[in-house]
Amino acid sequence: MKTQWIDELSQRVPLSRQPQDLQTYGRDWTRVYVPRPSAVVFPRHADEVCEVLSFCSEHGIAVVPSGGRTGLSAGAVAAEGELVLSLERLRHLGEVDPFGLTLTVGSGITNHETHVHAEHLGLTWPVDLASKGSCQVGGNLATNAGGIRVLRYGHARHWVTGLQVALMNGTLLNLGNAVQKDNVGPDLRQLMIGSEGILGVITQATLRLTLLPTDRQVLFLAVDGMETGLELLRHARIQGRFQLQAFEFMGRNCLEAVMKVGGVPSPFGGGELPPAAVLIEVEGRLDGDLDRWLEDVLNQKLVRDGLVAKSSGDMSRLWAYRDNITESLGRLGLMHKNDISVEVGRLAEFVHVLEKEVAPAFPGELYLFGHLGDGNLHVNVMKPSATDPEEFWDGCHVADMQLYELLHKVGGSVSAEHGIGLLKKSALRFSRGTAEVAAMRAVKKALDPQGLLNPGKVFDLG
Ligand code: 2HG
Ligand code: ZN
Repeated sequence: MKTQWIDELSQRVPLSRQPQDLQTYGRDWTRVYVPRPSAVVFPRHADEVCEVLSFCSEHGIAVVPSGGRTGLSAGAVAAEGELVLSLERLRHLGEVDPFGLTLTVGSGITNHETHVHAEHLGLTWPVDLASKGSCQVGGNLATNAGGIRVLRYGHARHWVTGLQVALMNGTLLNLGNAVQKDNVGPDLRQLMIGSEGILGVITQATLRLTLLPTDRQVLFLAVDGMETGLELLRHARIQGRFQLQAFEFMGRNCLEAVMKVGGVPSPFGGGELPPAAVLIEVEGRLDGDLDRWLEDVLNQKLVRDGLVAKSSGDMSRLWAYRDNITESLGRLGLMHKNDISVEVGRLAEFVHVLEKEVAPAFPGELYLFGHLGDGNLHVNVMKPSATDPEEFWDGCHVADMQLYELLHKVGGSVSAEHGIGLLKKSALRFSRGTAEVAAMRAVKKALDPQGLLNPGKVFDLG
């Protein structure tokens, strides 16, 4: 009886029950939950997605939509016997429209593939993530991804003109297309973006492109900590006569982790590592402006040491110190993650209180890094090798409450860019009021009355 529906569904859509597939597709990069899906389906086009959803509605089967599985909030975890709906075979890659600068893609196209596809025309989809090689456009939009260029371009939701979405009842909605100006009532497309797969399944998107910066420069600077990092940002914003593309921060232990795992030397040569480093990318031809700025901040002792990339190889090498942090930490130990943000100008004050009052409550060492330029900090905690994992998670959840209280006090966010998923449900109330969550539940109930689509993510239906 239990597998009858699986056999029936497998007659209609490619489906796997191989143990390896169940393990792989039943989870994302979150390492907290054990994947236990009943099966994985691989629809080949939007009509098959609709067919799966209407079949599941009819049979009361819970479904977890799944993209590149690089999420860090367990938004794509199937731990309760759900059916995983992989979108990876929706691989339509359209032509770039050279008039409107748009590109229509299936949700299974990776973030990096959109970049490569538009690059020869000097264009890009400016959503850029450290996981770009694996994460997919559908997931980028379902989570309203942030990433390293938010301070320049904003979140993913700004870079979409059209969306095709399958609802749980099997209906396919075409929400806008490549038309730029289309102001007709409530915008369901924006409602779907960032809804973490609980309202509908994104099958296709029309992306808005922009010009690739013609020139770029990358600097890697050693600083004393968040306070000087922030001072440097202020200096870059006001005195620097350049457009920032990225302004990233990492504490010394993050840099050490990347060096250790990658077997790479310190970017700053021999001697002691600095307490922290910032990686700055700026765009445009600068005719000496950047050198003058760097000289200025060195003279003012805001920077201890600085490197300017001289070639694109140098740029990639310097970016690797930033891009490899998550993977390196994950290889060194079990990590508890928080993805928080505060008003950028209050970041130093926030980190000061965090380190003094909240850090001691966590049962492991804190690793701080993130997108300083937009106020987004990734607070990672490493499990000490001697600590039992259950004890570690429990301790982290208790300490999290102090972190969220502090965020609530300063008007920050408990999830800057990773979303809520399963992992951060207890944090939701610190950033969203009761009435707001009730309105979200009402929308969910209207679109998925049986609560079958990505159940348990973001909030419980109650
Ligand atoms: C990043 O900025 C990602 O690299 C991952 O958002 C952050 O691992 C993390 O906590
Ligand atoms: Zn990030």
